[in-house]
Amino acid sequence: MKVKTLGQFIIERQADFPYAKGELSRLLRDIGIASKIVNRAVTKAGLIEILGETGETNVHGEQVKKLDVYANEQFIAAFKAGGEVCAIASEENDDIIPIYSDISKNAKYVVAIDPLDGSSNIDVNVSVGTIFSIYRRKSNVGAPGQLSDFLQTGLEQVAAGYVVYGSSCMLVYTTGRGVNGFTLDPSIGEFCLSHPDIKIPEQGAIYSINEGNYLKFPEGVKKYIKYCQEEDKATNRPYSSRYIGSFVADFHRNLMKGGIFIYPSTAKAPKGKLRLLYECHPLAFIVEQAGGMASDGFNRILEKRVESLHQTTPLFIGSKAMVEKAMEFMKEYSSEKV
Ligand code: AHM
Ligand code: MG
Repeated sequence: MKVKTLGQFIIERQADFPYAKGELSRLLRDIGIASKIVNRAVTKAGLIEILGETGETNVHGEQVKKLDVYANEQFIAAFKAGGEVCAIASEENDDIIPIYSDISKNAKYVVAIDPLDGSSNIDVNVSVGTIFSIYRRKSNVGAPGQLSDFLQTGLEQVAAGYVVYGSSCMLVYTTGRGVNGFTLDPSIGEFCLSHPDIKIPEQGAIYSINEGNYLKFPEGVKKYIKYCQEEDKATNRPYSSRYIGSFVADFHRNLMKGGIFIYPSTAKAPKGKLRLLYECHPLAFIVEQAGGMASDGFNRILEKRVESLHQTTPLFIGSKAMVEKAMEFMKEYSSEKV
């Protein structure tokens, strides 16, 4: 069987953009490399105690870091070394990280990233992920990037993707021409095209939501959950409830099988929990490219403008027919306060 590696695929696709100079291709390649380094650390996470790496220093005399901090550092280092990025916004950093160096002085792009999402699942050997989003800068080339470079709508994303560190490691991304998935073949250390042109089923049979918060959900969500549990053969109901608690892993499963993921407003998080810039926008871009939908319950996620780096939003994302149905319930039973 002839395999196509991520590197080959990126180069082939570059030819689709006649004026592209290869910067985006290099940036995507750098993300692929950093993900492999993070994957190596994630797969060894269970051995940390055995290898004596939970103390202050490891066997190499280096300070031991938590995996999410480690992942953040790996991606930042990759972007700094690559020279294509003039600023980074990360879940791990309160403010943007401007970049300006000899190799990056002509950089056109900014990257928003959640380096290790679902980090509460690391200790228990459950899938975690990375989410990234790439924008063209708004400020002039020739200076470090600025906060304003990130304050765009999701529609302006140039590329977005995620990596799921699961039973295998997969990288899925879009540049606005469909969605493609690559699985890491550990024997050759390469991401290989395994899921070309991913499409999400229009109607699935899975709903994913933290039902522990049920009492504080908006009325529209409560009613929709009951709808999911009712019996109806035409729409595959009752749906199965599946919730890992790692957004990337929950999203990935629903993308493959069809389903809806909801993180609505709750009493604890009146504006939702998930972050617009580096969690919701990128996965909304992917889901739409795969034929699905992403909404805050009333409005399209991609049309929302980022107003602050760590701003959150309620999120309804997944199969088109399911998101549309949930929005019908929101319209009927909840008022728009987002
Ligand atoms: P994190 O970025 O701190 O890991 O939080 C985000 C995670 C998502 O991966 C997941 O969908 C969500 O939080 C789960 O939240 P909850 O435990 O409230 O259901
Ligand atoms: Mg996160």
